[in-house]
Amino acid sequence: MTNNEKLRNWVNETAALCQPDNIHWCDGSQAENDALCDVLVDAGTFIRLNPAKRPGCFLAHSDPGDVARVEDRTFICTKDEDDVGPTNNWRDADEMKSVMTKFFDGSMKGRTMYVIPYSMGPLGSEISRIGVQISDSPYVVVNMRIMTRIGTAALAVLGKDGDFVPCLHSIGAPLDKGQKDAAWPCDPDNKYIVHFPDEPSIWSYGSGYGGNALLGKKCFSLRIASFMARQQGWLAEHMLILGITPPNGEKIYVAAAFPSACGKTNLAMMTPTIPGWKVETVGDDIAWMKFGADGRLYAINPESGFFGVAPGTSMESNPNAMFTLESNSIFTNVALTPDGDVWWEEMSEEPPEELTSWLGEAWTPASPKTAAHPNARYTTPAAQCPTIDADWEDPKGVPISAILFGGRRAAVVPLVHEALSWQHGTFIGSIASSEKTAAAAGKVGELRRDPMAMLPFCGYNMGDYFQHWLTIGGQTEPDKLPRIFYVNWFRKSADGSWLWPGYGENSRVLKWIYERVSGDGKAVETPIGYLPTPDAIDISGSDIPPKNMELLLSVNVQAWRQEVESIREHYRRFGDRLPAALSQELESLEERLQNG
Ligand code: TSX
Ligand code: MN
Repeated sequence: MTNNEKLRNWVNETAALCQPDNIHWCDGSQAENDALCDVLVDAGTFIRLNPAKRPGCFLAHSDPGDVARVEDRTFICTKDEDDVGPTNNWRDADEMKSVMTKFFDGSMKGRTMYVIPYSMGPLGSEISRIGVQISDSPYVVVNMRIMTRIGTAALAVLGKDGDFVPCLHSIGAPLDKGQKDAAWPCDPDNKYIVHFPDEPSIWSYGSGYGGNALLGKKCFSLRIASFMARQQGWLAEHMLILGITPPNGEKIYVAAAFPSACGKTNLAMMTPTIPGWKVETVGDDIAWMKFGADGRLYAINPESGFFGVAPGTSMESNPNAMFTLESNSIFTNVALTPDGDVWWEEMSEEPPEELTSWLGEAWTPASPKTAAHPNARYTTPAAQCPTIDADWEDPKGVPISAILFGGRRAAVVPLVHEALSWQHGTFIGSIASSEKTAAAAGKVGELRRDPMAMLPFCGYNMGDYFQHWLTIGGQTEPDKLPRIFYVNWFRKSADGSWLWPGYGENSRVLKWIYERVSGDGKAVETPIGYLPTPDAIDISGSDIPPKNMELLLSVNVQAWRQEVESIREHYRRFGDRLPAALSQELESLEERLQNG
């Protein structure tokens, strides 16, 4: 328990509303975790995996109606609709509370209400923040224990007078006396993922899956934190953080934002192909960045685990993720092998002869459905990653020297270019775009603008968010700001083949970025920004054809003039909340293309 008045009152009020049978204050201990895993096995939610293959690992299969974040059921609730802008769903805060209170009324009957105190970020770091999630899902507790720092230690940081973000979660499946529980209880027809940034607080109802239910992640660390960050002069971003060390050189850190399906986790854990270069992992999804006393931006990873997409992860695409997953991990909606291990698409070249699919059905390679759900996930401790950075839990964070934006573009956008200034960098982040892959809804190949990869995660008006980026750029000396780059690993040639090998070979691009930051990277100024000179990307020892490099580093002025029109249309969405500096950047780009 706690002597924190606000927390005690909130827990009492919530218990009165939700009417659970029991209240359990989570201490975060191994013993508590083991007991909850037993509860989950007994309930049929968890299958214990073969301890000889995956020690300490469990598999869950969700309800087929509860498999992903639900953006159309995600709301930001404020007084004024203009506060959330065109990229969010708005509801009046008071109206939403009265609707949701009816759903929460008695929603935990027959269940235990867990109180989960947690820290986003290293315990006691000045950049870290405390949340408390109330949930009726033991699955949520054991996932939160991997993804955040939960329990007694977080309560100690909170103390008597500390503040926290209350995060109320119910799966929305009360149990009558004697009623048999479902393996994955939820309310698939009544989901609400709701944010009240003015308080701030989070209310989530009906779903037990991922970002809908693990409220420290997207809800707190991005939507609520982005809102706090604007008020308090820092940045909460959808970015991986990695360290790059050259042979006999000094380490730098970079942060990178990519939309989904661009391989953020793969980049965060990559093994460089250039001899002597090292990449180390600080985080794979979220960065909180604040100015230090020296005027530089310092980043922490607010999370303590990886909640990654399993399909596509293999010893080829990401061996370090595969090593991380060897133990103490939770798998959700992957397939089960006859010997009690897990499998998902592309984990191995040849699928096993027989499996139990994520739907619990017998599966063979001849089956028409996939064995794992395309959004199947692993939850795994960051500390187990072989490439985890020595300073990943440093409370003061790591100094960021470069920020990368990117997306999946078959044409037009070069392999890498560097912004001319922070303001121009904000512009290139604001126009970040990606082509849809088969995994996403909508037409394959369709272009989607995803500013700073924050489209589903910015907790306020995106126009104001752009202005916040510009404002941050004025808060220190220009040479202390990270340099901004845009990368595109996904250029294709006319015949549809990849022009760039990607994966570990991306270290060749990171090397150029390192050299730009440290002062000796060679570049040419083009209408879109600085590009590497033809010989500036080190392709020695690779089989990358120099002819490909020419295509990868070319700027097609005609295609970019068309791009300007597409950007203009994208910008219209933000109306008069679009900062004038960004429309000026667009005009300047157009002028440079006319003269080019
Ligand atoms: O993650 C990827 N990265 C970043 C790696 C550090 N992927 C997978 C994207 C889906 C999550 C990539 N796919 C990357 C990449 O850099 N590049 C590509 C495209 C590609 C795919 C296959 C090949 C090459 C490029 N294979 C061969 O050329 C043999
Ligand atoms: Mn993400």
